[in-house]
Amino acid sequence: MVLTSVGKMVALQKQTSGIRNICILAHVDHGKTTLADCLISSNGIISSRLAGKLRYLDSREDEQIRGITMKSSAISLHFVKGDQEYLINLIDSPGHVDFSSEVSTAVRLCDGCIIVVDAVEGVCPQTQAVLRQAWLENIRPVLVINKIDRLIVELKLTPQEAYLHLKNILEQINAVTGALFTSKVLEERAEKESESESISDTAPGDQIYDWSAGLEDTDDSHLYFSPDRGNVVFASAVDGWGFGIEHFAKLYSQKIGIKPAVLLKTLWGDYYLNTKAKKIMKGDQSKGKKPLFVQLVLDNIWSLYEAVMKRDKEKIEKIVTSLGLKIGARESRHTDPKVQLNAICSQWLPISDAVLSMVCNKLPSPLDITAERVEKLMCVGARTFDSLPPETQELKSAFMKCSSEGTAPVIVFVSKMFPVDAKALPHNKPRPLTQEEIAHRRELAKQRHAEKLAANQGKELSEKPPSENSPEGTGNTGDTKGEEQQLTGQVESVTSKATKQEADNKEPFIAFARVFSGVVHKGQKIFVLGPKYDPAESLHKLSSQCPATDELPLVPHMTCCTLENLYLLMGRELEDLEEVPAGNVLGIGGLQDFVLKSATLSTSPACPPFTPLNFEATPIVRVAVEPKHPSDMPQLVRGMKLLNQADPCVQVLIQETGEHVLVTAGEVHLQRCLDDLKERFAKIQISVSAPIIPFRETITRPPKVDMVNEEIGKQQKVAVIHQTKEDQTKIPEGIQVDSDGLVTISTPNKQATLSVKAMPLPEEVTRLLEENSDLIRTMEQLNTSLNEDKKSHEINQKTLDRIKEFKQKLEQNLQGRKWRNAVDHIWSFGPRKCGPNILLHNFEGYKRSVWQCLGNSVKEVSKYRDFDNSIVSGFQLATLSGPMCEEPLMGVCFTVEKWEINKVGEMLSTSTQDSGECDATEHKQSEDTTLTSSCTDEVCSANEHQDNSQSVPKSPEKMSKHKGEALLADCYGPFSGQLIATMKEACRYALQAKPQRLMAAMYTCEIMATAEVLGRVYAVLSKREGRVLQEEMKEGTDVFIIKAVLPVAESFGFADEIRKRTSGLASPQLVFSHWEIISSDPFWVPTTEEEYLHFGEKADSENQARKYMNAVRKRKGLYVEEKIVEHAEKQRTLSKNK
Ligand SMILES: Nc1nc2c(ncn2[C@@H]2O[C@H](COP(=O)(O)OP(=O)(O)OP(=O)(O)O)[C@@H](O)[C@H]2O)c(=O)[nH]1
Ligand SMILES: [Mg+2]
Repeated sequence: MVLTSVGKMVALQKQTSGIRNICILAHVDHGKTTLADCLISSNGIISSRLAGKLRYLDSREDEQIRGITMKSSAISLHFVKGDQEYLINLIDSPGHVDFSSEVSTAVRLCDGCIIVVDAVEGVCPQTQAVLRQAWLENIRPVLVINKIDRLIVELKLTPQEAYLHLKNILEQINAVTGALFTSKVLEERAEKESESESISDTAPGDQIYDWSAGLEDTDDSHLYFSPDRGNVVFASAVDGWGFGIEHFAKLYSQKIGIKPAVLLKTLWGDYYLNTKAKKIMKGDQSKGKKPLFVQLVLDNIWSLYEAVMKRDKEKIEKIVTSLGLKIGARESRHTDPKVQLNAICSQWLPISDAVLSMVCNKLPSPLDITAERVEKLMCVGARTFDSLPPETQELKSAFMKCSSEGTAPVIVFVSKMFPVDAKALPHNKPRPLTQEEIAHRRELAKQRHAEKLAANQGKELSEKPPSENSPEGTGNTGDTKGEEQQLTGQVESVTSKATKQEADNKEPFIAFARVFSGVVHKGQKIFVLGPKYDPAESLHKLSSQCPATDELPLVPHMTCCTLENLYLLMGRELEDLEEVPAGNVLGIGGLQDFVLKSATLSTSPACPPFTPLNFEATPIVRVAVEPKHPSDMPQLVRGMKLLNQADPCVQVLIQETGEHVLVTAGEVHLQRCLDDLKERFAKIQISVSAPIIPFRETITRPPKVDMVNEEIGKQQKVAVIHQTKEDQTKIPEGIQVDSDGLVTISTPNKQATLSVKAMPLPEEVTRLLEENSDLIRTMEQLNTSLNEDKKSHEINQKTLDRIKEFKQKLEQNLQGRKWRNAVDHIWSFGPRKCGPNILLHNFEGYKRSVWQCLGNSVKEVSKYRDFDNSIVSGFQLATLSGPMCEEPLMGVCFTVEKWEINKVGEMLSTSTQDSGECDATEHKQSEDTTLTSSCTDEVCSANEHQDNSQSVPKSPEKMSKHKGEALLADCYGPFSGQLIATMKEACRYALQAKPQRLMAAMYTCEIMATAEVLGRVYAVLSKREGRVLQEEMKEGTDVFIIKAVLPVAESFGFADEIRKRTSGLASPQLVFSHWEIISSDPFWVPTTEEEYLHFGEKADSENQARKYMNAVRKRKGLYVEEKIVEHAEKQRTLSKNK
């Protein structure tokens, strides 16, 4: 196959109906990159001998070493089928969970995907995850069942067994698709129902609920994978073969004289061939017959493998001639049977043909983009398509047309920014020299040579006598001209080096993008729309036809830039392009300063930003980094910025403490980020802290049994001293704590008193809060705009319904005496106003709640109005860092039971807050003598009109006392600040009054292991505090699948340890799952006789929670209570005895 020229690719880019944008998705190691190699070799980019070994798209060194893909990369391929030509923009994606964000960037640019499944391992966790991602992006999948050779060579299954095994895998994968589809249909149906309900108010009794009705109406047949529909290919990428059943249907229809259509329907399934009657009959197993698939397909493949593996030369030759193949002498004589197999199979059933024809037949071209997908892409967050401005809605047709006419608006989506080696850019690449250039260079070289000769001759003459005696000493005195020349030469080389270095330092970034409409040109000006851009806002200022230039009025989240370079992405290579029409994937240079990670580009200001990518992984592993040499700090900061731009998922933070922190999705991701930082972006040596493990703090109900499982209250307490000592240190003077845990505390100026109680939230409520954090944030925004009387965004009915539903669910879960009316009294969520903790108010005269946006808004006019923000802020601070080790709280409910502000407190604050108002009222006072009871007036009068005694309804002594108090209070700073601090303290003490617990982040972990290493896997799991949830055997294999949970804190090195202990036979996948309470009490000390007996006085046996807590405290530089020397006397005696 000859290499396709760039010119040909450019021509193909213009035929939109022949374009297929596809990505390859699968679980880790199922063979995506190997399959991509086979497809690439069909275009002659790599040799077919190397296909599968080279892993061409794994261009990074660490990808090659580790053997896993870490980034998604694209390549364009040319495919001819019959008289149709296709351009296939293929994106290979990583399968490792740590890089699942790269999968998100790939699926966004595609219209279809190839799902690869390992025939032995079957459906794995990431297979499900990628199917879900494809589903969420509305792209259509086809299936490749890969590594079928393993069924023959490793598992040694018979063709019949293999058929059942494959059938099983298909069932599994269809079950996953079915589940995705059903949930969506039910959701849509519920939506429709609620809409129709709101239109026609039928009596509730009339409705009959038929849950399956929606499912029956919808045609979902195209969704399922089935060989007879042509969307499944069976393959072995490593051996270079693959087929869809239509290939065999065609072949055998001639041989046995059955119509291809009939064969196509029956080749897969429970049918068998009745040779006597020349008929295909249904039902095989019951009659002990071979299914057609086994007889006509698998048997052949099996016998070929058998012949080659047994080196049966005669049989091989027979097969080769009967198939009409030509095998090169080198391959047929090769000692490795794999090479022979590859040579035969890749000719007999070339995998690239099978896969690419399936792609072209079954996957849509960019023209077939569905209205549903367009609407989804255009609506950010909870917005509906109808609420977009009309100019924006019109753009939908541009998407659907995917037109490459000059008049079509240009819409481009950038899904990630990736760094490339400056040398890889087409204009930096060495190109072949022209004849003239060669002649010119030759001339120059001749001149140089002549000069050198002349110089040498001169040198020899002048230097001869001294150089003989002292070669080093006087050697320099000689030829000055030569030296000068040398020097200038050096300077030149130094400067050229400097400029080269400069070029090296500037890490060029290329945008990974797709054109959804219009044609982009090199040098074109275009709008860059950030994720928060709102077209409605800019359409006031600009017309929708306004061209992109630099001199435009400022619109938030919109800038204008020039597309400096356009590239055709060819794996490791880039090719320059002048223009790219709609429907193609491309690289764009020059966006580095405008786009951080992803963006929407358009020539129309009416274009909305695309919905953000769906990321499946949560970044959880944190480390602090610092340069080895402190002077390298600027490079580190710059490097971290670049890293942030280059990776879709990494988070780069500078903490309040000044630490530079990287947050990554897992250990492998962390390693890659650090390597990149060291070698590419910062180019300095760095030191990395141990992983910072996040914890949460919470409280629980008092335990019913003690540490030795005795019921509490029944035993004798022998060490009450301990306990009281602890308590004393916890609660200082001036703070009252009652037996119920209600903490009462006053502000430093004694003008306000707060009573706060902490309670654990039920687990379901915490979960609900976590799941709905986006909704809570939206509520918060709505409430703020309501409070500020701003013309708020029109509240979308769907959002309101979701809020109502959320409220209802909370009410259902907060039942019982303790929680009476609690939901109505929710004042705030925290931390950051959207976290999993609740603040309630439970005192007279206050009504504000978070449900304002539902319409029952109450204008608060009570005395508390001015300060309620301070209380909420205090709560936010308290929930952001708890008392145990300054980690955020989770699942705690604080109730403000009492809030008293005495008069002076009120006055004080208003006087400091509203001093402007004071002057105004002064005037008013002089005019009319009666005073209002407003506190502002009182303060004014107290301070400035003391002599006007009849107008002040208070005695002079009282007044002066108040004044004194006011002055005293002033030294504590603004009242609102005091309230914040007091509220925070109150919350912390309220927490400490209850049994506190740490919560650990947990991974779920799936491990596949064979029976013989199962024991070792369990040993590693239990050593690391893991808990096995489930263990099941994969049907038809001896592989066990173990599902377990494992604390993140214990997970470092886990994957490595498992791999080592099992000699690589088991490898785990870790994904963050949830937070779990660590049952032990970090402050626990033995208090009862039994506990003393069991744990000893010091109780220094392992207390996991305390260990974690102290580690965090140490890291944060907080005080850690540690006994260093317990019995010092003993040491003294020892030394004396010596
Ligand atoms: N026996 C067999 N091995 C295969 C086949 N295809 C791929 N492999 C092997 O499986 C391993 C993983 O292949 P890759 O192509 O790197 O897998 P991948 O899906 O790209 O992996 P990630 O990108 O890391 O998710 C390699 O060692 C391949 O040689 C196959 O058809 N049969
Ligand atoms: Mg790969």
